[in-house]
Amino acid sequence: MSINLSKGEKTVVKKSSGQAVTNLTVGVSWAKINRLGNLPVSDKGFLGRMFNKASNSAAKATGQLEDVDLDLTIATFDASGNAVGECAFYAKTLFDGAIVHSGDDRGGDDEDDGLDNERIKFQGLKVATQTSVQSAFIILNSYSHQKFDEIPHIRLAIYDGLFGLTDKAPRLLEFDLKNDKSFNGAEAVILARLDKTDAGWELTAIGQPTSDQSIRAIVSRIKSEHL
Ligand SMILES: [Ca+2]
Repeated sequence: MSINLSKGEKTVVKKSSGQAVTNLTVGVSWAKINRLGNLPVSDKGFLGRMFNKASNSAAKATGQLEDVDLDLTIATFDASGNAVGECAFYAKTLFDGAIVHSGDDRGGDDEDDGLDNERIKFQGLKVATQTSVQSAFIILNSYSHQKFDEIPHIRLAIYDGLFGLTDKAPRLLEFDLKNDKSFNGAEAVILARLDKTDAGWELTAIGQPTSDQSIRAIVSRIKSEHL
């Protein structure tokens, strides 16, 4: 059974048997924006700006659906708070495969298909024993700069085990960003952190919206505000 985690809440990620989860997968699901269906026809200036912002995406649009390029990233830090590396669309394999990204989805779903658009596999035991990583932050940002509240749905889930994009996976935790008004106007969020403990990886829900325009800016914010 999955649970919804409130901001600031900490939990050691455990299986239903009570054992600590060593391997986990983070996934995010989202959909394209239906501009023409949601905006008055007279609002062409706004439409124009939005389509310019996402020019490559807009070229692919059908005329009603606008691509949304969200990026799921795990940023890692050592015990001194130094950035050790990010697993992201531009660096899909980190630490010899200990953390692996499924690949960049630059569009989102035409409609909600219930499947994730990007996933990151996190081999907790390998990360804990073969790297200097002490904490890992789960980040989501809107590369194409649409605001989170414009996007029809955004769901983040954490699964027990290592799963490819289309694998059915047992869900441990989930966050529904769409139902949280604090994300209105934001295009980046520091979702959660994983901290290495003797009992396993402890997950803390953060849910901090930011106005940061890049992953680099978010990593800087994490260093100054969380480490
Ligand atoms: Ca993406």
